[in-house]
This record gives sequence, C-alpha cells and structure tokens, in this order.
Amino acid sequence: MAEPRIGGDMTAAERVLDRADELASHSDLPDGIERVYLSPQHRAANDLAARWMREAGLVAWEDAAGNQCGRRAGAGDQLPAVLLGSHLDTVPGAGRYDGILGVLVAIEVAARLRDAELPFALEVVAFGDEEGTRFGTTLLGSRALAGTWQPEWGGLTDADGIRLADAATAFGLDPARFGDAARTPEELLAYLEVHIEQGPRLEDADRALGVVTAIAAAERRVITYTGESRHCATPWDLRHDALLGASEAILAIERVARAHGSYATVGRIHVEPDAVNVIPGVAAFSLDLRDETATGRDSTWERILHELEAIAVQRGLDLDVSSTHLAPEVVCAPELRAAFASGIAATNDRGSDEPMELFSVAGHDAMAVAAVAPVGMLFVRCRGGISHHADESVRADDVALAIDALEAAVLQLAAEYQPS
Ligand code: HGY
Ligand code: MN
Ligand code: MN
Repeated sequence: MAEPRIGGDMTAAERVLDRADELASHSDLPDGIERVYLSPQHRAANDLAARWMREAGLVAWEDAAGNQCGRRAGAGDQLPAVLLGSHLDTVPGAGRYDGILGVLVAIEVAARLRDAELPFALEVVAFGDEEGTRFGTTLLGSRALAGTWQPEWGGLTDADGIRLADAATAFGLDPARFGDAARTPEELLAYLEVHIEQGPRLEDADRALGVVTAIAAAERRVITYTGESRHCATPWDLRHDALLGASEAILAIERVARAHGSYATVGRIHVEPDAVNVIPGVAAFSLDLRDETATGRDSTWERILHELEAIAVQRGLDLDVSSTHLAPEVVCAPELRAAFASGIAATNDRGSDEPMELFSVAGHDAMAVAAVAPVGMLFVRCRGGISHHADESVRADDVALAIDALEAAVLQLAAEYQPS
C-alpha cells in the first residue's frame, strides 16, 4: 500500500496555482472572472480539466449533465469508487480558487496515486454548476450526478430568456438525458471535496487546513412587493411605493437574522418600471437564508415573514414569496472526517495533532452528493476569508499541505476499506 508523500510538494502546488490562473482566463467578463453553466467558458474549462485528468492517468469523459469526469485507468469496472472533486463554475466577479482549487488538488492526488494499489476505483469530478447563478437553481451538476435531477429544470431560463434545455443542446448535451448522469450508492463509496474556507476562522487560528463537520441548511427565495406605479409628483399619503417597502423589509431581514444567528443575504433586486421619475410599483428581491440547522433556518424565516407581512399591511402593498432552492444541513460522514483528520495530522502542519473542525456556512456540491454517497470536506485557509471576489487568495504552501492531506485521507480509506 502506497505511503502518503508528506513534506509539501511545492511543484504540485505551483502547478495547481498556474492551472487556476489558466482557468481564470476563460471568463465571460472582460475585466474579471465569470464562468457559468453550459457556456462557452464552461466548455473551455471542461476541455482543460479533461486534458489534465488524462495527464494524471485518468480516463476522462463528460457526463450527461456536462460534468467533467475522470476515472483511474485500469480500475476494475465493477469496483466502487472514491470520488474526489469540486466545481469549475463561478459567480460574477469571482476569485480563482472557489471550487477550482478542489478540482485541481483532486487531479494532483489522482496523479500521485496513478500506480498505487487501491481496493477501490478513484474518480475525479469537476461539477458544472455549483453556484446556480445562471438558472437560479443551484447544484445542478452535482444533483444530476446524485440522481436528484428534476426534468422540469430543463425549462429554467437565464437572464436572456434562454432555456436550460436549449443551452444544454448548444453545449452538445441531450436535455432529455440528464438523468443518465445519475450514479448509484453501489458505485460510490465516498465523496471527498477540498475547498477554500470562504471565511476567516482558519486564518484567525493560524491553521492551514480544517475538517468540515457540516454544511449549512440553506434556502433561496424571491420576495416581491407590489404597490402602485405613479408620477413622482404624487403626494406622500397617496403613495404605495414598492421599493420603500422592500427597503424596509431588507433592513428588517438583517435585524432578525443577526438576532437569531442566521446568515441572510439580499444579493439581487429588480424594480419596475425602473424610471427615475416614477414611483416603483414592483420591487422583487432575492433572499439567501442559511443556518447551522434547517430548524434554525425555518425559525428565523418565520420571524422574517411576520415582519414582511406587517410592512405590506402598513404600506398598502401586496406581498408574494416564492422559494427557489431548499437544502437541509448536511452532516459530513464521521469516517470521512476521521480520514481528513488523519490526513491533516500526516502533514505535520502546526497543531495538526489536533486538527481544527469547523462548520461550513457556504454551500457546496457535497450537499447534493450526500444523496448518493457519504461526504467529507477539507477546508483550506484563504487570505482574510475573502471569496466570491477577485481578491480571493491562497498560499502555495497551504495548497501543498492540502494535496498531502487529501492523498493521506484516500490512503487511510484504502487501509480501512472492507469490500462488502
Ligand atoms: O452559495 C454558496 O455558498 C456557494 O458559494 N455556492
Ligand atoms: Mn461559491
Ligand atoms: Mn464553491
């Protein structure tokens, strides 16, 4: 059985950072990074990932949902696989490492283990749509792999009115066959994802790596106030201004969520008729609400809704709420947390004898894959906890430790594995 190579392979780490830079060049923005699902930039990223997967000794293919996949050559087809990976899509104005780091570290570990004797197959996946920014519903690639794809998602449309099914056809996929991407529990032993923390806790603790205990329960909604579009000469007492209602609601959301320890973000707002001299008749905004548990999330939402309704009554507005995404908290499998803990311990990083554990407020593909396999996540320190921003930054030595820790975790699973 191969022994993990410890000591921080800076060459591999530098290769990861160089490849992240190359992927960053495939963007839909002239002055930043944006790569959305089923776009030409997604195609370019998949082609790069496929090339690197092949160089790592993997057989590479694109699944029916546009995820780029790779499987260690020679592994008996009937062997179940340990799946490593993350996502290649980004938010607008993204950094270079959210998702991308996990895919590239996974490819490095696959390359290291190309000749190792393992009792299971080893696969790598680069998911195509973790962020959900193009079609509004998130985790589309990983939910297809997990077998939880909903056929009606083919009718989702993007900001230009393009249907997901048509974008899939243009991408070279058959929109009627997304379900073929589904893997079964018998095929997958575990899913291990390396990801930047997207928060300051590891840096505050002067740690390079941390074991994820659970991923936040999340819900996305669209909240719409409807009043009356009127001339801006309308007297105050005759106004039913939807944007003022939304503004008061957004501040109420902040107050309630902070008071209850939940995370609430309003990232988008749409106003009609969107004219400087017309009182807005419609104001629709997004709400991303998270908490450590679904119970906590729902309790905070109940309190928020009560305030939204009071604002509607007080201002003579109609209120409509629709839910566009709902995910329970996902607890990482104990045996995978232990594998990552031993992986961190093997790096001899500062304090690695007591690996730090932390809960993820950010969502990840692991939330979807948990429907079909046990999941584990390893967080990597990122400077200032900054993410979803061009200033996202990781240290090469931390990347080297992450490669070592992921390799050691896979070898730990191999040592423990008892074929059923
Ligand atoms: O929303 C999230 O937490 C993730 O970055 N998609
Ligand atoms: Mn993200
Ligand atoms: Mn991510």
